Amino acid sequence: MMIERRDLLAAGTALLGGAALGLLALQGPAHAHEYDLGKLKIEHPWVRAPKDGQTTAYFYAFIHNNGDTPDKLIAVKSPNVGKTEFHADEKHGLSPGGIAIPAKKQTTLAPDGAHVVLFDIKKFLQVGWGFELVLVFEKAGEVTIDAAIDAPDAKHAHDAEALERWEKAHAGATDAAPAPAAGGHEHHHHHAPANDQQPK
Ligand SMILES: [Cu+2]
Repeated sequence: MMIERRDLLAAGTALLGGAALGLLALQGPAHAHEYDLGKLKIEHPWVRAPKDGQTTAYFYAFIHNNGDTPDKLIAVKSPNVGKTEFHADEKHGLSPGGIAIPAKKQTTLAPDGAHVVLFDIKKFLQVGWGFELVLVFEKAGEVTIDAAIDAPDAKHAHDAEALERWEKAHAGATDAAPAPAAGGHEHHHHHAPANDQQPK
């Protein structure tokens, strides 16, 4: 199920009226962009699109575990992603082989906390659209989600200001297929940000 429309971006904001959002708005912003998997609820999954000329994206979400047993995010899968890595800091969900999802808690995957690095994105990610990913949890199993594709410098899910900056910087190219990376130009820049070290 792909929600391939930029309206998804606005689902977490009050910027657009109900008419523009249709069904999403009927459910209310708090329920507009979330997925249930057993006792887990994945809210506002989003990715930071690769910077121009790069192929590394970052995955974030709010993951609520309403159950009594801890779980673990052990994989994020997509045919359009080459390789993934879990990054975390000492405060956020470091767990061998994945990101810990404690019971009765919300785990926040965010730019300044635990997150998933998506290397070698094979398909251009159009900012403002959706990116289908399969999240795999150790106990709860798998769920297919549509992550909102936010700008490379987005601070949070549905960052409208970052989207606006991105669109301004890419004015004229926004609606133009084909994607920069789709023309046979292979880019292999895999530099992670300096603060983005491997979890130990
Ligand atoms: Cu959302």
